[in-house]
Amino acid sequence: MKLYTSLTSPFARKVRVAVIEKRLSDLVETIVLDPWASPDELVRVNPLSQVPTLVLDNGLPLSNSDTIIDWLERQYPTPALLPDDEKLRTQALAIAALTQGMIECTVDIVLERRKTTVQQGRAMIERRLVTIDRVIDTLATRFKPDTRHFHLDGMGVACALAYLDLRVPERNWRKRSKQLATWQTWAAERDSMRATQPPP
Ligand SMILES: N[C@@H](CCC(=O)N[C@@H](CS)C(=O)NCC(=O)O)C(=O)O
Repeated sequence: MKLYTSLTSPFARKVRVAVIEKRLSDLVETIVLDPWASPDELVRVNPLSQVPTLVLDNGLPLSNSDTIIDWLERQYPTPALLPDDEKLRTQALAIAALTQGMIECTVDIVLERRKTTVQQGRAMIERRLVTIDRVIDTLATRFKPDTRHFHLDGMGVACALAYLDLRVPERNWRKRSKQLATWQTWAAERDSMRATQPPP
């Protein structure tokens, strides 16, 4: 398999973490590129020119982080990235969906800030920041940190919080939840998170 990625994309990081947690690194060739430059190699397989894109051994390109992780989970069920119990499984997916939304909000802020001051949508940036605050507060109560495993909910939370540290550090999400901050310190030490840390 070939995984197209960048070194900073939080969406791609989720997939890279899943690959490592599932111990599939030997099966996956990683190709690092800049999706924003629309490189031919990426556009040929994914017209969206987005990372992550996973090209399967049969040549089928899969885009969208959650679609790729869902495929990995079905194709390589062990070690599982979701609990067996149906209720816990659904809860984990609900948290993972919230974290995907939080990553999208953060990316929106990054894209707005790249515009000139005149073109920037200040109201939109503020709206996204307030949404992120709300998601953090919700995670602080709904996400049940568990250091016995690192399932999709935890992976999503860890990647989303790390991306806030990278792009919106001044918001200081840690001041909103000491419990999340403590858990994030544990998550950041996992081999999969250390190996996928964005460059400084
Ligand atoms: N919903 C997609 C979003 C992927 C995405 O937006 N990736 C960004 C990098 S953070 C990208 O490749 N952007 C380039 C572009 O949209 O042109 C996912 O979850 O994988």
